Amino acid sequence: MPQYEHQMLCRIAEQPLTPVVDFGMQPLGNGFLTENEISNEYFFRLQLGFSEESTLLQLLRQPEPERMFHNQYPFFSGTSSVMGTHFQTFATWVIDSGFLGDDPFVVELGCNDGVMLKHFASGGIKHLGIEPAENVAEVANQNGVMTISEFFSESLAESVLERHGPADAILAANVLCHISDLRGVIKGFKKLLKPNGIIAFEDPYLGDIISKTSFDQIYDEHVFLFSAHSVQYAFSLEGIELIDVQAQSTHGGSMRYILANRGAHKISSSVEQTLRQEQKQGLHRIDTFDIFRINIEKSRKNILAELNTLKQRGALVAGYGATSKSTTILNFCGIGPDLVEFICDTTPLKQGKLSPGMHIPVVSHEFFQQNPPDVSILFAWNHGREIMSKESAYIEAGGKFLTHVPHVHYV
Ligand code: DWN
Repeated sequence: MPQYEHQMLCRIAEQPLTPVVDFGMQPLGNGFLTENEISNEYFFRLQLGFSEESTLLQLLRQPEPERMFHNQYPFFSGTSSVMGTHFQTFATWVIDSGFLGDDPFVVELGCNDGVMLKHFASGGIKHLGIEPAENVAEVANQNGVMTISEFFSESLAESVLERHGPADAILAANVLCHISDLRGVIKGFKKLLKPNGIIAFEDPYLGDIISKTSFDQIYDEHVFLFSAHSVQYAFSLEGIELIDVQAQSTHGGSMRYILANRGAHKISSSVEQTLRQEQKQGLHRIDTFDIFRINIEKSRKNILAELNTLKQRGALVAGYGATSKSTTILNFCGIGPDLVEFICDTTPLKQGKLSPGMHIPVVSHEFFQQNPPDVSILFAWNHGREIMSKESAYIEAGGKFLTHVPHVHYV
């Protein structure tokens, strides 16, 4: 068991956390930087702890939000067409769910570039996006989505309530797992939500992360790795109950959690089924994370073994997708430009920069096409299907994709 210098408390149960995995010193997952910024690069110790009281797996420490989400934040949801379709389906589900009242008001936390709210906007539904990264919020506003650039908190919930009234639905996708003050967020939800309104949020699912050893989902921004057990516990403290859970294939396996004020709506049988399945998988037990730690070590060993073999053979190896997730893989395994020559990514804000910590150059997709590597590490493995179909010419010409999920293999 790794040792830690202080005992940290669960952000929900306020009981001591038991340390379970230590990734060592890590940079920011999205901390892409220029040559000149290297001397000031920020690192922190990435460690996971588990609370047996709340069953919430969480980072022991998270950098301040302003360090992670700012006016140069480089992630835009709209870069994946599959994610675009997913958010359209999510929006349609909310609109057709029967949970919205007449003339509804829909709020989304971390609405990014407006990829989901634009479907409410185009339907003339009153909405508000709350997006802390200013540059991203600006794109959402340009996309016709009414967005404010703020961090959500209990006090922001009060001011939204005062200005716009209570919400029929509060939505979030890949957002709640980023916010350290989850208790404050839930208190804000309680204030802002109509008595019979719903909260619907989705995040990468702990059950998938454990079963696929997708340890790269663990980085500065992901302070929580949720399960139905931990979500149920956290929201119950404010009288909010889990009424439905819906598994999603996005981000390598996510869960959508639907919640409402206690007693407001019927509870779906899927909640009980999922809780039972989680008990079988041991998501509520600390010893599960001993096995997880061993599997992460195996994965690191196998990734490095394959990359060293490729280097000995003189193969050109590159990364595909400068994901936040790749930051954990590269820094935890100690993979630098000697093993991975460049990483291609379609995001202009990442191109021309260096990857956080290991300083591998990030290049455009055009560069990738002009310099096709023998092997591409699929850092954006969660978009594997979309990428495979886009890259059929590369594959036909002999290019190969390597992934570590659920074990190291060629796709
Ligand atoms: O939770 C989070 C998720 C939703 O998004 C954030 N903390 C940050 C970010 O995480 P990520 O960077 O690991 O997400 P993605 O969606 O796996 O990132 C994909 C990256 O790959 C983007 O930089 C865009 C790029 N990409 C590409 O170059 N070509 C993506 C696709 C689909 C492509 O074809």
